[in-house]
Amino acid sequence: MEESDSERKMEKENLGPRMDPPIGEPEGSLGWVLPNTAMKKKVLLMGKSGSGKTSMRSIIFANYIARDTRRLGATIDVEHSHVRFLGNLVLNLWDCGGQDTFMENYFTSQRDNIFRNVEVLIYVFDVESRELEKDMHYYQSCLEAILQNSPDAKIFCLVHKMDLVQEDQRDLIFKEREEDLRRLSRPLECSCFRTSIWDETLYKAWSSIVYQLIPNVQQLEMNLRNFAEIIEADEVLLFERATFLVISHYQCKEQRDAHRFEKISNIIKQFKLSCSKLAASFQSMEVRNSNFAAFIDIFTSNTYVMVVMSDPSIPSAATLINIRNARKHFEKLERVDGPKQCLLMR
Ligand SMILES: Nc1nc2c(ncn2[C@@H]2O[C@H](COP(=O)(O)OP(=O)(O)OP(=O)(O)O)[C@@H](O)[C@H]2O)c(=O)[nH]1
Ligand SMILES: [Mg+2]
Repeated sequence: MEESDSERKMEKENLGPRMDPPIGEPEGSLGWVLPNTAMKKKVLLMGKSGSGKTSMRSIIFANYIARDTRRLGATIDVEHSHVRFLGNLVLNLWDCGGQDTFMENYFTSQRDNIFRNVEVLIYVFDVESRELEKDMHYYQSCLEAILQNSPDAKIFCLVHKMDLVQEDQRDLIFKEREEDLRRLSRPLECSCFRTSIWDETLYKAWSSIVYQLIPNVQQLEMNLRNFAEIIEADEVLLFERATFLVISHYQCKEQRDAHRFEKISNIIKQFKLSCSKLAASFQSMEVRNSNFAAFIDIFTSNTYVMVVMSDPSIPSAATLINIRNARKHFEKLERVDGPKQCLLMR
C-alpha cells in the first residue's frame, strides 16, 4: 500500500459526494476542465421515491458504504452528476427524485428536457413496494416518453432491495418480475437485474450497464486475450479504477464461481475504502495458495488489472514485470481518437 498524489487527485476528479459542474466548465477549486473530446452519455436513474436510486449511485460512484445511505434525504427534482469513466467517457447521471409531484412533472412540463438524448434508462423498483401497480404505471409512462424522445436508449430494470426477500424466494420473485417487466416494455427491450446495496449484486448490475457504454470494448477484450495468452495467465480482469467495476475480462480456463467478478469488486472496493480512512491508497495485492496466485495492481491511469496464474513454475516477479510492461500498450488503447472517439491501437 502506498500513498499517491495522482491517485488521490484522480479520486477527487472521479468521485466524492458532490455535484460536478457542467462538462467543459472549470470545477471550483480544482479548476480542471473536461476535454472537449469527452464522450458524454446521459444516464437516467428513475423509480419511485425510496426505491434506492441515490443509495446505489452514492455507493458505486461516491465511495459511500451501504450503512451511510440510511442518512440520505429524498432527492429534490433532479440531481445531475458527471462521472469521468475511463478517461474520456463521461457518464452524465440524472438522478430523478421519485416523489409523485416530481414524477408528474417529468412526464409533462419537463418531458423534453428529461427524456431527450438519453443513452441509458435505469429504472429502479423496490421489490417490497406495496404500490406495484403505480410503479408499473410510472414505468410505462417513462417508456412512452423514451420511445418518443430517445428510441435507441438502452433500458435496464433493477429489482432492488432483494435482501428484504427471504433467500429461498428470491429466484422465484425475480423471475416473475422479470417476465412482467419484459412484457410491459414491448416493443422496447429491457434487461433486468436483481440488486441489493448489501451484497455484490449491485456491482454485477452496474458492471453490465457500463460495459455497454464503453466504446470499442471488443478491442479492449481482444488485447486482454493476447496479453493473457502471452503471459500464460488463467484469467485477466480489468477494473475501472475509481468504481472497481469490471469492464473487461478474459478467461482461458473454466472457473467455478460465476459471481467471482462482482465479489472481487465489492471486496476490493471495501478494502480500498478502509485504506483511505488511514490516508493511504490501495495500490497492489498478491494472494497466493498452492493452486494459484492472483495479482491485483494499478494498471493504466483509469484501470486496475487482476491476473490469475496457476503455473507454480512462473515466479511472481516475472508476472509483475509482465504487468508493468503491458501498461503502455493499454494506456494507448484507452486514448480516444479526436472526433471519431474510437480507441486506438498502435
Ligand atoms: N434493505 C435495503 N435498503 C435499501 C437498499 N437500497 C437503498 N436502501 C434504503 O432505502 C432508503 C431510500 O434510499 P434512497 O436512495 O434515498 O431512495 P431514492 O430512490 O433516491 O429516493 P428519492 O430520492 O426520494 O427518489 C435508504 O434508507 C436506503 O438505505 C437495499 O438494497 N436494501
Ligand atoms: Mg434520491
